[in-house]
Amino acid sequence: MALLPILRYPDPRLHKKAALVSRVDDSIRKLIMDMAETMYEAPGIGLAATQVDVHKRVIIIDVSEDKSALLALINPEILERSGEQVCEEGCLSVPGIYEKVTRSERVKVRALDPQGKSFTLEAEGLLAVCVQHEIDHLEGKVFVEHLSLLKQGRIKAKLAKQARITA
Ligand code: GNR
Ligand code: NI
Repeated sequence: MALLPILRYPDPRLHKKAALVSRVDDSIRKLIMDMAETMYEAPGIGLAATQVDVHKRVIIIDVSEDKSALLALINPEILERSGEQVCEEGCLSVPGIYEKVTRSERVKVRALDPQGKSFTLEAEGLLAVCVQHEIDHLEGKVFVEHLSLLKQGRIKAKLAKQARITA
């Protein structure tokens, strides 16, 4: 296993659209293992391959308290969505920034598992938020892009200042 470096907003590579995985093979399973180690170490509750500069449609999620419920979704697709919820979101690619985002309350998702088998997942609440947040990453979208341009500008300025301090 290996810890992977996480891209930081506003890195332009976070805006690349990820490609479909054509075959679920050992290289994809290794990517999932490395992403899991990286997510748990951070720590975070989700991670998209885009964030580790791999532009393939792979996401992982674990919203459990005790890191006991790792979900890996390959080529995830939202089939149905309903309702609305507002959740304070954070992102490992936008450290220290937490902002409210409105998303669907429930989503039904189809994906491939690490064996290449199709499955569906019905999610609500935080799990549904996380699924939508991670699929956005695969489309090249970071959660701050749901906010006003004024807020996006303030966040960019704050991150640039942090980067100068830590440099
Ligand atoms: O760790 C994370 N926490 C989180 C909290 C609220 C809504 C979404 C998330 S996902 C985030 C990890 C991450 O950046 N995934 O892309
Ligand atoms: Ni994120």
